[in-house]
Amino acid sequence: MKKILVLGACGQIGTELVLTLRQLKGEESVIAADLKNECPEIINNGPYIQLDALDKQSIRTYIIDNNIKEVYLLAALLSATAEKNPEFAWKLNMEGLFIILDLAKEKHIDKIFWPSSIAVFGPTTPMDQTPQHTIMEPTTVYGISKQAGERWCEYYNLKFGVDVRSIRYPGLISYKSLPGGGTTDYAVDIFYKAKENKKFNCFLKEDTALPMMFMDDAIRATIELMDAPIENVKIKSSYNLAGISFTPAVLAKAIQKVIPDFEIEYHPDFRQAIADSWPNSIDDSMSKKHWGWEPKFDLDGMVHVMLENL
Ligand code: NAD
Ligand code: AKB
Repeated sequence: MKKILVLGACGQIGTELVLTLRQLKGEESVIAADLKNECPEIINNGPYIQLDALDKQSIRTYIIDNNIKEVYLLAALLSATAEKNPEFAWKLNMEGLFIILDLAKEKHIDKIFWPSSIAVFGPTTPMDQTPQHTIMEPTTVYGISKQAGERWCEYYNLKFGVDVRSIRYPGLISYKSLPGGGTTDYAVDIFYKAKENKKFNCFLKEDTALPMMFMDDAIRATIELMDAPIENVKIKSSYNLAGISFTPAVLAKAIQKVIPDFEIEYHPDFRQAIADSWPNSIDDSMSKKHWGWEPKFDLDGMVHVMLENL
């Protein structure tokens, strides 16, 4: 049976991706791997192995010995954490990718999913409805690593025929797992604080618009892209993907429709500069055209599901 490895499985995306993949492809076919050993919902629900994405030899041996044919590589440092440790962020985000790309180049792996981000864009990028192909001059170490990763994915495809598929995720919003150190994390934390004490201190300014997406849409997009016929996957670097764009003030208003006495204050910190360098909204017409992408969640729908389930 074809086996799938999700590396970085205990994080915000991995937790939900593993659970969905196991439902779709069978529990025993989807192996979760992470440096951490503390994600019971994943560990108790199917095969799990502790693996370091930078440990080339162990990954190689595990993938070859266990007949892994598909890898979702999610281990990375996100934007805010990466700014605090740029050298390590570069190492993890790039070396981890090369280990997997090289295994595919040697034909041990058939297909790779590697996520990019809206962080590939920078202050010189057109900010509204940012096109697929545009100026990309990221100013964060995270964005630089994602942009370089995109170039390497395309290079491995062109030179060695590696089937690597990628999405430039917007900020992801989920209730099953917490975010891991990004600039868009406020849009998850706000729901916890709204439920806990109806007050939230936002680390971004009220009018900072960013592209966002509810996790269910992101997981569906990921699996739809991975299941798409190869001839439909025409962009070999990474696809723009859009869901909902909003500012903290607009999100707070949507929450107040459900919790009328919810209050928000704004105390911008170093993440404001990161957010200012990213687009307000994304044009994902290529994803729609090539592999039929269509988001399902709007702002009110997402707010409703978040507040219901937290
Ligand atoms: P996360 O920080 O929540 O999870 C990352 C996981 O990787 C963690 O469980 C961590 O323990 C694990 N990890 C870290 N170093 C590791 C190592 N050396 N070996 C094995 N595991 C290791 O991140 P996430 O939000 O789930 O993001 C996953 C991927 O998607 C990343 O590449 C990220 O850049 C990308 N992405 C995420 C978002 C988002 O909003 N969540 C948006 C755009 C792109
Ligand atoms: C972050 O804020 O770093 C991530 C991302 C948009 O890549 N959520």
